[in-house]
Amino acid sequence: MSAAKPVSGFDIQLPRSLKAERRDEVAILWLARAEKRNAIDDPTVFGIEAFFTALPDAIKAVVLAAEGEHFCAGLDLSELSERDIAQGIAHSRSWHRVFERIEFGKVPVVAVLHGAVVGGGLELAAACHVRVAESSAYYALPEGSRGIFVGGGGSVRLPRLIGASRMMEMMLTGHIYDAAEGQALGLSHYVVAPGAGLAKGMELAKRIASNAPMTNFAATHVLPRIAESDPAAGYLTESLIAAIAQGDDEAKTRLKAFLEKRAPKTVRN
Ligand code: 1HE
Repeated sequence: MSAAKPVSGFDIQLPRSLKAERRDEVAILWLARAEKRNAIDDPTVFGIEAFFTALPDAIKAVVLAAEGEHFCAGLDLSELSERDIAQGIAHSRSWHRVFERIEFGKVPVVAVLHGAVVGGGLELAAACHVRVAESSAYYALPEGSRGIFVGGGGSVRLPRLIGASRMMEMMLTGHIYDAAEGQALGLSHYVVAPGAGLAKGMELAKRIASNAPMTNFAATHVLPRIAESDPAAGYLTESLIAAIAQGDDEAKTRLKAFLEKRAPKTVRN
């Protein structure tokens, strides 16, 4: 059983299956249950909720990474057989609540993936905003072979990334996609060499942390809503958030810096 433990730099207690650390404006949350391939049990999912709920204001971006050979083997299947239908609904709804804390939380989240990213592990990755995959990463939805269905928001988030048809095929056939295929499909934004994921994730998180907070808010909270609105409401919402962002002092300062040639240009490295 995972006992709660205090975490330095954060006003929270986490289960033993999670570790957190701060690196300036970036927090790293580690899945730390490698002996069970980071399978997500109840203490872990509620620990993820506690972490994202209590994130200090000084943190501007989060990296979600995992210890061991695999990012996450999904739902802890040992807990499943104990639940009746009502408990199953409540359990799935609790995952929805927690993963919404990630998707619509205070700051953008970069997931660093390697090894198995399967079932609920893929659902967790899909709730993050940017995904970096090491070349060892692979993606699957083994729910079909286990006689269950996704319950962590996967049927909403994964079709946005790869389409309902591809998700259906993954569930029906157990198709495993490797890191390169996953990137081509849109499951990850980057593929990097084995062991290089954290450095890339940190580089991206630092860059995200340096953005104007209002732009990060608009990108993570407003853009997804616009994308699912009817076009007329979408255009209107876009105008409103664009005006709010550019009216912010931060935008004025940054625009002035560019016009006075004090800001970096948008060039290829
Ligand atoms: C687990 C879990 C788990 C490992 N729940 N205990 N997910 C799956 O169907 C994937 C199930 N896991 C696997 O296929 C394999 O474990 C892996 C390919 C990820 C890794 O293989 P391997 O050989 O490195 O490890 P292992 O020997 O299979 O597992 C090591 C231990 O972790 C072992 O426990 P032990 O006490 O015998 O040492 C495993 O039982 C345990 N373990 N995965 C519980 N998932 C919100 S709905 C979401 C629905 C889903 O996520 S369905 C997909 C579930």
